[in-house]
Amino acid sequence: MDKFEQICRDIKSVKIQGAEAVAEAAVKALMIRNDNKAVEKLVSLRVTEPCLRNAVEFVKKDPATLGPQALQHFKDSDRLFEYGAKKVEDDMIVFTHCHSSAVMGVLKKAKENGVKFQLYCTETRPLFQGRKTAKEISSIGVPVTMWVDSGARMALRDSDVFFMGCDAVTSEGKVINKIGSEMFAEIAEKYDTDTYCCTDSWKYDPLTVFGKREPIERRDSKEVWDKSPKGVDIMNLAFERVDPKLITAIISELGDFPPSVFIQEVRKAYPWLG
Ligand code: RUB
Repeated sequence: MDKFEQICRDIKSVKIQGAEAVAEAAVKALMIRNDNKAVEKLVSLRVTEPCLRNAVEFVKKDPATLGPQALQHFKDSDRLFEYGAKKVEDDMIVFTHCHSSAVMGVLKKAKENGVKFQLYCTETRPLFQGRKTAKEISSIGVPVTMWVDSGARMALRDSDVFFMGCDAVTSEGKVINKIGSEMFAEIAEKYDTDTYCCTDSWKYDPLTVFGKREPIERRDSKEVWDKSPKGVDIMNLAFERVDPKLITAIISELGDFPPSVFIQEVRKAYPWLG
């Protein structure tokens, strides 16, 4: 199998995981093969990933020149780590769900800044991306407690801040992230806990301005139950829309802003994103 096909397979199977890693991989694939078919294939791999689509749109006219620029953008967006780290204070319990490289960057930066905090994370069924989170953060010396997903209410009751990643932001400021995210944000609100979404701003989907409804990827039922009995339908949705009212701020390389202001800032910074 050639390298292009290998990247496509790894994106589709979630071996390459997280919206930004998926977009970076798509840019690299386009630098290997760039024709209409390649573009079509890449944008169809994960339907809830505007960052991938935006990156492909940006790069496709001239991958040799624009590909490195897109990859540089992803590096530069690490600026958000510092903005996010400012929200983490000594003795805090931070809650997170799934595995987001943006959230990981924020927590690592907070640790680097000398803040003493601990992390509560979920397992994140069915693919257990929470284990990746737990491994990564415990390996830098931050105490980590993993909760089963259904224990999140109890975990959030004791948490001081909730950080979530992001797969898409719509024109109304809705954030789309791993399924469970809105449920956890509602619980956080009940306990007066701030909810921050950490994201590269290229996850904004400009097509939602024209009434496009961001689709939610439904994944293979086998991820949940390999040989389920006949008559049992498995609803394995990967993501969930989060009401902007539940989000204290979206933290990106542009700064931290409430959802509606975030969208204005993205349009100002990247006019080609509409
Ligand atoms: C991952 C997920 C992450 C976002 C953001 O879901 O929901 O929070 O993709 O990740 P999946 P990042 O594992 O199904 O792709 O901050 O790394 O872009």
